[in-house]
Amino acid sequence: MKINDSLTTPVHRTVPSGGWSTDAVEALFALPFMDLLHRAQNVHRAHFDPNEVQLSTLLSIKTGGCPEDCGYCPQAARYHTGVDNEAMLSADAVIAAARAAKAKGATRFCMGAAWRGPKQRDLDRVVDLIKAVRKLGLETCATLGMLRDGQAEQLKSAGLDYYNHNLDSAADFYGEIITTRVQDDRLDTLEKVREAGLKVCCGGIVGLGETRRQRADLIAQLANLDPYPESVPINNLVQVPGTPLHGQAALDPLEFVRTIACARITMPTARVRLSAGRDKMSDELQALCFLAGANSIFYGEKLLTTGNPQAEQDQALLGRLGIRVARNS
Ligand code: SAM
Ligand code: DTB
Ligand code: SF4
Repeated sequence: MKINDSLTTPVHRTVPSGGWSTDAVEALFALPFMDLLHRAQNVHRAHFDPNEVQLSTLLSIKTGGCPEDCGYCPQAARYHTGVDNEAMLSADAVIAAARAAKAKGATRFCMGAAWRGPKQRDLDRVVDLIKAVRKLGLETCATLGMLRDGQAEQLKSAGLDYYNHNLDSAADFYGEIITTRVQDDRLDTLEKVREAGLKVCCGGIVGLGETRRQRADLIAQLANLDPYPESVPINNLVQVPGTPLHGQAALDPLEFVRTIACARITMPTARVRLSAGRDKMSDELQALCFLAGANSIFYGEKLLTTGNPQAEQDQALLGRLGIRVARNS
């Protein structure tokens, strides 16, 4: 079946010339739910096996004490969330976690650090970790904050596959959530990552109190990165007591599904990851997210500091849906 065979609604059928405008993505969001999901499924099926999901396991290699003020984040030193400023994990602890992730079926191992950006001595240690995790036969991803000139190249030489750095939200909402950096800083790091030849993992977080138009702006910005990211995590806010966003009205779950569908339609060949927030989602809601084109999850009982479904629970869910684990990235 061709992508647009069954589309009856007169919105953009292919990538609009000049890229995706916020208006065009907002028009996708506004489609009747069934039309939006049908369109997302068609795009998904044109590029992926619809019955496969890729599994990434996260590990926080340096937890807490972060100097940034991201309003959603339990690791910011300035919020009292009960997350302590810990030392970096030992290489043995990281390798053991990576081995366990592989044994449970993950194909990618993502190491996160609560830094504004890595200092050179931090980066040297991460380089060793990447080499060790790679030897286990896992794909590697790192999320270490903003990178300075030359740092992305060092990560690439170590064998890193992906660098995760999210745009997080709409350009005109970013400043309401984070004041210690600007979104252009994020774009600058993403450019360094691309230039070094690393694959880009870049997405965002919804449920922050943004409007639908702002969600559309986030998706349009991601889709207009040239090329768009290979991996697109869509996080639903995990509300952590002590953070400024604790108590924020929850996003309508169907609006979350719409966000996934819009990511799928605008970034047809990307792995769209159903990311933070799954712990609070029913099996049925997650199934809708897969129907909307999500084909990756964070797998393992912890994200960085907050909970995630148990591996056994996810295996049962994938089994119920007849979904296999993707072997390729
Ligand atoms: N410190 C690095 C940075 O900010 O780029 C890397 C780690 S940071 C925790 C990675 C991403 O996790 C953020 O960009 C945000 O999208 C997501 N995140 C953080 N806290 C979250 C929360 N409470 N709920 C959902 N997603 C969250
Ligand atoms: C991403 O987009 N989401 C992950 C990963 N990249 C690093 C992190 C989610 C963090 C959720 C809050 C926590 O566990 O601390
Ligand atoms: Fe620090 Fe990253 Fe958390 Fe922001 S999201 S406070 S940069 S760890």
